[in-house]
Amino acid sequence: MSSSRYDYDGRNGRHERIDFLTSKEKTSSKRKLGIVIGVLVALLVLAAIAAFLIWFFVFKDADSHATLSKKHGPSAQVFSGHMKLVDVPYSEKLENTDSQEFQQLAGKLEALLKENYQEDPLLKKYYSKSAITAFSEGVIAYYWSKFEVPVEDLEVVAEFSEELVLETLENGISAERSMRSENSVKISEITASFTDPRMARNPRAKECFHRLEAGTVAKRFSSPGYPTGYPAKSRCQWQIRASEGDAIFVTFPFFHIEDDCSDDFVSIYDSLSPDDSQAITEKCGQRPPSNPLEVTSSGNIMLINLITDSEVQRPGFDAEYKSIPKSKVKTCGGDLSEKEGVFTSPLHPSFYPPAVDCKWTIKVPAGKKVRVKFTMFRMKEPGVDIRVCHKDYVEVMGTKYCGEMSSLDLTSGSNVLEVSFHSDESFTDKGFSAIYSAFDPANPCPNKFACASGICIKKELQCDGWNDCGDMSDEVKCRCESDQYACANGLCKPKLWVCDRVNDCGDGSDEKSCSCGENEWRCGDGVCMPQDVVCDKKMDCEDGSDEASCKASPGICSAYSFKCTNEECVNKVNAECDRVKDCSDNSDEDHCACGTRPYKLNRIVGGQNAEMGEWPWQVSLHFLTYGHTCGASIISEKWLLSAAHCFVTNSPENHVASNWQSYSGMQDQYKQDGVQRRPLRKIISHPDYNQMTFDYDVALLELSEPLKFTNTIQPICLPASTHVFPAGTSCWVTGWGLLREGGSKAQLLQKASVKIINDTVCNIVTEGQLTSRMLCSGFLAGGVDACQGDSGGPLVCFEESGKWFQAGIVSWGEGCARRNKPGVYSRVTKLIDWIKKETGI
Ligand code: 4AZ
Repeated sequence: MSSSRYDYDGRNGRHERIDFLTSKEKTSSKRKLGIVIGVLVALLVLAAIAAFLIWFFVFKDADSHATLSKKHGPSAQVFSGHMKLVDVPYSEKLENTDSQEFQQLAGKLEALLKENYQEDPLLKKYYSKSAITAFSEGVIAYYWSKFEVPVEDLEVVAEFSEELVLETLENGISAERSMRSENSVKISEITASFTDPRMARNPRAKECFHRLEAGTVAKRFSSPGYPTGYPAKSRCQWQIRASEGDAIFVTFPFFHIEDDCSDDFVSIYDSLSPDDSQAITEKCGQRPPSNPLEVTSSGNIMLINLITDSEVQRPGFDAEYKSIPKSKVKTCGGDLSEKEGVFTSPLHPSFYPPAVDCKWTIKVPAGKKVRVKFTMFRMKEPGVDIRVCHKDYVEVMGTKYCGEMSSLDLTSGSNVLEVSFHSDESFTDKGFSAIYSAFDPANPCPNKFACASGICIKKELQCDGWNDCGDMSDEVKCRCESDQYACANGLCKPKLWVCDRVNDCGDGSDEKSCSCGENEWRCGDGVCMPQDVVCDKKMDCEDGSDEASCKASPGICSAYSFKCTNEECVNKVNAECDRVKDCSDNSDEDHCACGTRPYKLNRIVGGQNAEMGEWPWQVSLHFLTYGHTCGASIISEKWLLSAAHCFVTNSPENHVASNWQSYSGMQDQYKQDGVQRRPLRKIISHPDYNQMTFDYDVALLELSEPLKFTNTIQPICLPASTHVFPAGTSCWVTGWGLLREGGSKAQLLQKASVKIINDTVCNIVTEGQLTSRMLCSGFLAGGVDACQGDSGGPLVCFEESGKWFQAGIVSWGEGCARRNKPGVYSRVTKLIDWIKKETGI
């Protein structure tokens, strides 16, 4: 097609020219040349104009997006806000940007803004344009104003502040008010704050703009392209309105935006302007369905924006919106006079609404006092110093609390306690949930130890070396036992913890006199060696720490070097999967799609419930009809890692693969959502597994069908044989095992943070039963441990490079969580060669 049109036009043009030339035969060649040049110049000018127009309308905008995609980019400064109009009757027609009413009033206000900016030399110089984007009852007008600052003037940007814009506008509107002219619009109030230029839309642009009307019945909306993926460079807006007297509630049952909020994000406003001072929240990343984003407006309007860049597109979001009576949002607080009870921030666990104040007055019988325990507390806001809490806060007895706290326990001085909650206009969060109870000040903790803060802890926890009260009051005034070390600060710690490279006393005194002589090297287990043992290619320290980081001998291979596939050696601690290319063939970074948790989050004995997707490599193994029996970890689509003692028992049935089912992606033993069930095809127990000593307690399980990796099903990284997990490192053990020794199995997956214990100490406390295929992890003080049913499950540690590695497999221990009886794990680094040989991974 295109070639035939070219032929036709070309022939025509040539004919015309030839005709023209033949009719003017006598015309001089100079003149001919002049005409040709003239035509060429004209064509060039036309081409230049066309190129300029294309650049202006297509690329200039794209360029500015490129720079503006950094928030508050340097070349364009956008401010947005709202103004309250005086004596302007509200009409629904004002909600339609195409109506004459909208355009007339918007035109007047845009002109007014422009006029005001002329009053300040800086604003006048850089002013580009303003737009009224919406009206709501009141009458409130929402606007943005854009200023273009040339790159060479960037230095003045510092003077370009919200204050300058606001002051100029306020002066302008008060001058206007005093003019009393018939035609002008009076403004009683105006706000202005910095706005991401990508959210400043042309009010009449229809692309990816949605006006939604919220009613009592929930309706849905989703991001463009959901669930396949949102388009690159999306600039989407949803304006939601409800009837006057109602507020708007929006929940996101599915939410998956790119992880980095500076690339893609969703921002939600308690306004129809993307005005930072009225932002409810800004979110990106992925949220599990068990922790959906749920927000509420304070009034009958809400604005939601989706901004994306040109790279990495995710599925987006699915949302549900409805109106709720404002009274439900604003009513909170009250008198609490039961013996005990629960109270929460408004709408908890959804985000509390902006601009709410509540006060609870807790009154218990005279002579008693009040104890309040915040079981969940999250009031985080950008730019807030949690020592001051100048924005949203909870106030109890004159102290303001904000930020995020894992526990907060407070006690009153009398039988009355007031708890106040305040949320300002911007940024909200999940708030809090609290339990209150009455207690007798004469006996605040019946059969328990009373901490100075008033909370009660188990008696055994007093003077055990652990700060269980949180304020250390359970660890002061202790007389150290013979097996305890007296710290300089008066605390008592188990003697075994001295010189283990962990500051257990808190003041460093347990690690102070452990330094070796001047020309000595201190091994990880505290033993002193002559300095020249370091990097002599011989393992002198028991833990190999003298050979672990020998960068000075590049390429030289020792037992502690990471071996690349091409036989090169890397002398660097934990070189594998650390996102740094160390081997010239990059083999240290091969097979590294592991050890990450797509769901970012925001018993085991002494543990806590795990969140959904928090331990995506955890597997539950069910035996015949007995339900959960052992744990395992995912190491590839087809292979699980577990403990041999789960399968090599006196009952031969345990070794039959078809008697076992594996459940991946599970959190609750009674829920199957997102769970992948796979029967086992093959069980390979380590040939050297010793039923008496539990040495080589490792088994590989082949699945009958590969797993499909999802947000909640992911493999763990396996360490190289040279990987070091130093003593003192905090790692995590997970499982559905017994909640306490002799207790019952957990329904919800449990997690517990445990510390790697040095081998010398471990060998002492296990009375010499430790082999080099074992490691200890837990606390000598007891209280936190794996237990029966956790066996086969993983002990995982987070590496600074950002990945989780499996250090151990739950194997054995004397009881569970007993003092000086930590959990014993199979040491994966010593078993990795066998694992690789058997599975080929
Ligand atoms: C068990 O019986 C078991 N405290 C596993 C771990 C521990 C104790 C017992 C560690 O499978």
